[in-house]
Amino acid sequence: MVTDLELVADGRTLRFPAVWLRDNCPCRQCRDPGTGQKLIDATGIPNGLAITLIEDAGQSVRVTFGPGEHRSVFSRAWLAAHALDGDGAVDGDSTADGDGRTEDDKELWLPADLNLPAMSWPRYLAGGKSQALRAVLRLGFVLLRDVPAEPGRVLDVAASFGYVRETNYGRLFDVRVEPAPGNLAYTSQAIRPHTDNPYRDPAPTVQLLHCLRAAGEGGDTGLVDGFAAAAAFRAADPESFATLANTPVSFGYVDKETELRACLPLIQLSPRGRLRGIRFNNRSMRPLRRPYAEVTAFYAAYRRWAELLARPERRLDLRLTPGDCLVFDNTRMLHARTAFSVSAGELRRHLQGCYADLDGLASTLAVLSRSGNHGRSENQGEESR
Ligand code: OGA
Ligand code: NM2
Ligand code: ZN
Ligand code: ZN
Repeated sequence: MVTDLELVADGRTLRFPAVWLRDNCPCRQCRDPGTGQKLIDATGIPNGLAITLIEDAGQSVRVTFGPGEHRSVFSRAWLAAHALDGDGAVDGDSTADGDGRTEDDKELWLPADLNLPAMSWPRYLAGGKSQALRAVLRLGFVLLRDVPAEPGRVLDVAASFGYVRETNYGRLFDVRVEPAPGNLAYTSQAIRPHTDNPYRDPAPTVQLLHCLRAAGEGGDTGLVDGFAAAAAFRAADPESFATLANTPVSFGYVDKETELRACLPLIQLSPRGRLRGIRFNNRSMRPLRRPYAEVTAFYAAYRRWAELLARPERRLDLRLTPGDCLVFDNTRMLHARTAFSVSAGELRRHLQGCYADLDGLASTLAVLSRSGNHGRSENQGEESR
């Protein structure tokens, strides 16, 4: 009786605990063959489970467990592909913490070193989609050009990779000057770098902004890589960084038919302490209600963070022209605009925007990236549905 399975694959020694193997048994009693979903749950695994027999079957290994005499067959290739973290796992494998959303799976940038990820809409539709979506995941955004400058087209762009996330602003929202604005978005004022809808949990994770008409003067767009900024902040001032990562901040939005609130830190970390989300919007921050000493420490850190985010060398300046559609990660990128003119007689600046989901975007990219041999027999089911 042993408690682990040990095997050598590609010169690496891999070790798997009995309980992990039992839980991942691919047989039809443990995993529904139709859906590939698990039938087994933790309560079905006996306490003190051990391995009573290991049989070498060439490309696979047969494992018998006790108590209970359950028998499982694992392909060696599958075991090698699922090596446990830090135990023969290949560096760069998608590891336990690697959900694709932290700084570990991104390319952080400063505008000076950035190759602008841009693509025309016709090219996107004719086979360029994967490249564009990969840019959103890796760099935080893509600029699509020549999206017809017609109302509603922003919804087609969202539908090309996922589902629109409808909010209190509608399925899509018009960003233009309004006579009685309910949001500073609908004025001609400058707007500093921010993320949208911090008063929602979850906040929309993808945002689209499509330019139908540019302003005569001003109304330029700025983009800041919030993860790159946060990594620099952590290196320069770890204490302030920790203060922001650990202080819940309350955001709110109220109008006639809406009353939204969310309370989360400005810098969100993964369970392993890696950068995973930025929330930053001075317009909708509510009064901080923490003990006095915490409030003063928070403001010192918040001010430094705001200064860093406002540095011109961190801001990519773009001027959206009609037909340009930005698609960006609203959990990472901050966006801004300069003030713009609203002279009489001039055609008014008009953008249309909408929100969507980053996980859906990643799913679309994953499906597009499937190779022919993604059958369930090879991967034992779990990646196939
Ligand atoms: C906003 C906003 C962008 C723009 O109001 O939140 O980001 O270019 N507007 O007007
Ligand atoms: N708009 C443009 O999140 C915010 O409050 C920023 C969002 C109104 C949908 C503005
Ligand atoms: Zn089984
Ligand atoms: Zn915004």
